[in-house]
Amino acid sequence: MTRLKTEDICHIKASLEKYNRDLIAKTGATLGQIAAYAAETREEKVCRNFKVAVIPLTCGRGIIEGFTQTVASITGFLGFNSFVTKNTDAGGVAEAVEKGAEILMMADDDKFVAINRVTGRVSDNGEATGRGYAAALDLMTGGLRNRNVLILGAGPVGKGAALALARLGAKISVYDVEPGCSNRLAEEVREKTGITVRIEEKLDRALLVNKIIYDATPTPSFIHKKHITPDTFIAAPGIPLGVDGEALPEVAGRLLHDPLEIGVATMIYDVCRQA
Ligand code: 2YC
Repeated sequence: MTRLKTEDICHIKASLEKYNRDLIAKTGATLGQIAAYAAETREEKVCRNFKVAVIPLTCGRGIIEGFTQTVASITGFLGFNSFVTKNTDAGGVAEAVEKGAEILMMADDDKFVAINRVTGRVSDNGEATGRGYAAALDLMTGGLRNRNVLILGAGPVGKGAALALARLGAKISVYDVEPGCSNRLAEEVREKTGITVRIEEKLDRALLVNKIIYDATPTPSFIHKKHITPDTFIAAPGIPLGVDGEALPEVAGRLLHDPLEIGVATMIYDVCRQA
């Protein structure tokens, strides 16, 4: 799992309005509508009366300056009454409950979760990001049913993506630098959805053949201009961006990439949607 840096996220709060307009231009949907689609609900069925507390955790490699504030700014942008607790760790959890927050969000080095302590619903950032970007890609391409999609990276985000893309009817191939990971992802998708995932073993060939690419890897700059055509669409939740500087202008209008927004939006809609 890639650990964010302050410089990856410090711009987010100030540019949420612009980012939302960018999403509408690319997908026809706002951040909230994408999250609602990913959470299999509708905007009007999401309960915004829930109060959201984001709790800084000092364990492991410790606090990322700006992380909890950025998460709270995203849920605030979506209309939820949100705050960052003054206390960290257990004290922060206690403060959140004392201040009447129904939704607790917190991240250590391994897991970033949203918990609805009223309904018991829980959402994991890796899986939610995978599903959120699959929903956005479905909207951006005009529908993925029977379309070939190449997933790069068989980690938590890639797996969340594969399960969501299978449900959307896509024909999925997967490439991972560790073939064992690809096999495990394919096995899990077959068990849960009955869909067969093709395993790609040659990255360059896979990138040249596939027009719809889902980059869930932490590898920078491995997608080059020669891989991009006017029909190429890329969903890139992976940090840092896999598309290199020369390829970026060729696909910018058909590329989805953000360090937190779509994942956090999907998490909060997951745990606040009404039954
Ligand atoms: O500031 C804090 O509370 C830190 N404990 C937060 C650590 C987050 C570590 N995880 C990540 O940087 C990324 C996030 C996008 C979520 C998953 N990995």
